[in-house]
Amino acid sequence: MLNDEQRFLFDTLGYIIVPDLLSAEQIEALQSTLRISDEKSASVSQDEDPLHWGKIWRDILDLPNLSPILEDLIGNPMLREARRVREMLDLPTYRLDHINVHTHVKKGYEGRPLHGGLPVAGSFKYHDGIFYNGLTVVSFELFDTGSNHGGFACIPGTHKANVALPEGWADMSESVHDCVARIAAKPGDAIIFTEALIHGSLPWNVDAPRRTVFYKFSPITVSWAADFFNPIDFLQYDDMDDRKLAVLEPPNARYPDRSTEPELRS
Ligand SMILES: O=C(O)CCC(=O)C(=O)O
Repeated sequence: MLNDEQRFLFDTLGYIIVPDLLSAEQIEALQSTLRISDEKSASVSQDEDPLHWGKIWRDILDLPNLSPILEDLIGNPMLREARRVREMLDLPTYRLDHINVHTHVKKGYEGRPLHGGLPVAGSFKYHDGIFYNGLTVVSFELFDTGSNHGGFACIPGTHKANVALPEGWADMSESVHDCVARIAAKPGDAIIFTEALIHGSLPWNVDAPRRTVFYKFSPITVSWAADFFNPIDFLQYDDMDDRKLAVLEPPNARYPDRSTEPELRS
């Protein structure tokens, strides 16, 4: 679960940083198996997606220090309760929408303009103690994005904004408006943000390239990407348990009593 501080911060700012979410071994495993050299900002085709690159890419689908946070931010409490009453397996009640892997951010990169914001790019609501987030991003930083290096930037609080971003603010290649927060993270930290937040990438001015892995999650009935994962493609891996397979299900309401495809392993 989100702790009280994280709950306050996500509601107020539209993002949180979870320090040291990944261990040094997990970072090394991601670094050494990362295959794509220049992915820019488009989604990787889900046929050739990183979930086939190695076990670590599948492990981070369901991390014990991350999944309860995602459950709180995007999960469906009614479905969880229905499953609990029926003494069913505790499967995630959110889904993986798509993955991005950024390796193109090198010295001289001019930044990616600010984008996102309601209602263009996502949804955000908090009511009666429950978060209702649309597309929600977990960015796993594999390189230190100390605040003078670049990396993730956002205008905190804009996931609740009503007014469009003023003309000329989006482009950060020449200057960055004072209200834009530079969010530094070190390898292993995760920045979790709602796509409803106005955000972008800062110019990159250091020699070493930035490497960031983005796992983007959606509510169970909603899709951002135009194509979906098929859990059946991942049955070949012994490390795929029912929870990980459930995260890869295409969008559907996941009624507690329906038959599942693939069938539960346990
Ligand atoms: O550089 C970043 O961390 C921001 C990435 C981004 O804008 C996105 O994934 O939508």
